[in-house]
Amino acid sequence: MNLDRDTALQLVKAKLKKERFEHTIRVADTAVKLAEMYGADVEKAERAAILHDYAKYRNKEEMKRWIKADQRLPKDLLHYHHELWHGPVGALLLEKEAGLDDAEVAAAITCHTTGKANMSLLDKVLFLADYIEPGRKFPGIDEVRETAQENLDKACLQAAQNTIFFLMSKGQKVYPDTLHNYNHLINTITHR
Ligand code: DGI
Ligand code: FE
Ligand code: FE
Repeated sequence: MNLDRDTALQLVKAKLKKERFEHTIRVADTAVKLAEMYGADVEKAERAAILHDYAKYRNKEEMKRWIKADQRLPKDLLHYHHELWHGPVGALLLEKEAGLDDAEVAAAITCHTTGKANMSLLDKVLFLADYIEPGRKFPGIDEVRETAQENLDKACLQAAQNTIFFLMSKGQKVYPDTLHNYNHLINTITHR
């Protein structure tokens, strides 16, 4: 991997507010533990976690320009909440600004907020670590933390369910990948 740990930490430290950097460190610790537990690449999990919120504080208009300009980014993002943009735009900017050249790490960063159908092991580790890191206080989180000790797919499913409930309770739109993630995990779990 081309970005070493300290370089990655310094890179994001410069871009993030203090609380967000502390969240990042907790996500990295959680991702390492999950990777060890479930046999994912520990180094990639840690790197993806350190970098996952790289674009969190980018200006909305700048992110919009990148989504329009880069053919790899799905245009339907523009019709959904801007909170969903920092993952895909972050992965792109890490390639452009920091020379990240790891497709697996970039993919995990891209889908960390919504998940997607057929997530890789690394995608799931980051998706779940971001959800259960010890600083999070979502309703139902303790159950997800417990499940995370036993079954990665079930824990990701619970996280996806909670997020969908939360969005519906606020009358918010649900991005298709959020639903694809949920549907795919239901199939994975019931067909085992
Ligand atoms: O960047 P973080 O705050 O660490 O966490 P995140 O990248 O998981 O973003 C969390 C936010 O994203 C949270 O407010 C819920 C929201 N979110 C997740 N999926 C969807 C969504 N928001 C909308 N509108 N639609 C979604 O499908
Ligand atoms: Fe995020
Ligand atoms: Fe995060």
